[in-house]
Amino acid sequence: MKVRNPRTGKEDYKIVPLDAAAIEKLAATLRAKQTAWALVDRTSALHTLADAIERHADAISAALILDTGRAAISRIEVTGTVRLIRRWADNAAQIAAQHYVRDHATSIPGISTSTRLIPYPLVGVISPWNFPLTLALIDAIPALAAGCAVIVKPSEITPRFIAPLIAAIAEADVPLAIIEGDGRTGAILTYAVDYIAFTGSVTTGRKVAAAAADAFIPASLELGGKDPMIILASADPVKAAATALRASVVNTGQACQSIERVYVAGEIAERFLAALVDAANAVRLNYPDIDKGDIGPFIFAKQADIVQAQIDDAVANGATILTGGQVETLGGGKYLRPTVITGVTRDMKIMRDETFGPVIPVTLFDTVDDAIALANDSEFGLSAAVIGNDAEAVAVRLYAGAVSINDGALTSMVWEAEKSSFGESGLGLSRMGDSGILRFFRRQALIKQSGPALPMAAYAEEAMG
Ligand code: TXE
Repeated sequence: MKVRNPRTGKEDYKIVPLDAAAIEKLAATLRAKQTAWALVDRTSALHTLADAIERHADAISAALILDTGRAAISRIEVTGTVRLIRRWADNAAQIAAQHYVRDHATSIPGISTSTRLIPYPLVGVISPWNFPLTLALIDAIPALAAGCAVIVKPSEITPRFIAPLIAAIAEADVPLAIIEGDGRTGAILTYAVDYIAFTGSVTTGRKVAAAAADAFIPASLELGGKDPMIILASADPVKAAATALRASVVNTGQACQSIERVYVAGEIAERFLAALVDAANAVRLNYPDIDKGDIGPFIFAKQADIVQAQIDDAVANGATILTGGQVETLGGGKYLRPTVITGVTRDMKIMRDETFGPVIPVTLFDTVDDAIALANDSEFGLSAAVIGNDAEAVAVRLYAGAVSINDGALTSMVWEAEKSSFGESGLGLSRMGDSGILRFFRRQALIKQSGPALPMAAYAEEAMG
């Protein structure tokens, strides 16, 4: 399979998707290794993996830079992943120990229980192109820490980081494999594992969920979003504009937790919009010099077409573009300057479908109840944000798994708080918080009778007479 370079538009790389026989063989090898892996203390092996990725940081980030067309965030992905591995290395055993219950008394005298945590033997991970390294390992690491073996199949759109990552993993003794492949490879993988962790679009997530049901395995699905930000009348319009911009356009808006709808109180709308347009106009493309600028090209060429179509549909239906609005092809890459749109209505594609680009549609509201109804009017429910005094009173009424209060898109920085996905934004146990590792265990209850076992007579008709 040929792979397009997001900065040049040229197909300058290729991958060879792993076939079913190779996947079966790999799965068998990893399952054999997993038996011992589940019994050892995994802390030092995980720190060794973190050390190895640190040693290979330059090669991995260089590949990520080619995969994504942006540099600083690629380097942040590597350092963030090393931190993620060390955090799980240091916390996993203690979290599991908290849930490993021994000799717990029950309501029946003489009977006590113990709960054992048994890791799924082989976990499959299927990940998308927007944060290739982060999303390839964000589920894989806690699964490894739980004692599972793991096979990761990153997106065929951003596969260059796989080779240098494999080189780093080879220096650590962990049952973790990264394979090249596309949707078909992902579909085969789902049938070769005991648990599937998927990150990607709703469309594909539904297919993975159906395959997991057919394969009779659990699935964690982290899907798309259409995150709203409510800006209350009590908010500082200039600061709120800066926050809304950053939460919407970082990584060129290609983040599931990006703000994709803004609702602003009518009283401060004019000052907010003026500040937002100024801030948007100050954002620089990292073209022609990748080391200078704020946002890069679209990583996935088709996404640029999706975004342009949504913008054009909005304008055709009466919306107004205050700045941006036109995808530019520069040096072969597809870029879009931050785009602010007003006069949008709830039925426009730009307000219903995930955009996954640097576009900020702004709607004015009168009352807080109106704002909440508008924000909740979506098939998605990934995360949200509220800015202003008593933002928390509004946040608790939003239909979303995580709500940033007086900031935006904090779920990309905070791992501690468990969050579910509402609506079509996902399914399964939270990847954040302790659930991030606990979901990879089955529970075994040992039920111990230390008194006399009950006789037949206990159930005879006369017994209850
Ligand atoms: O997803 P796709 P993309 C979402 C984001 C956007 C999407 C973009 O909102 O919607 O991801 O990523 C494999 N069986 N999130 O376009 O097409 C495919 O090879 C098994 C949400 O890559 O869904 C790739 O590896 N696998 C997230 C992966 O699925 C299949 C944060 C994803 O592909 C398959 C980031 C099949 N039938 C992005 N078809 C969050 N919520 O945290 C394709 N694949």
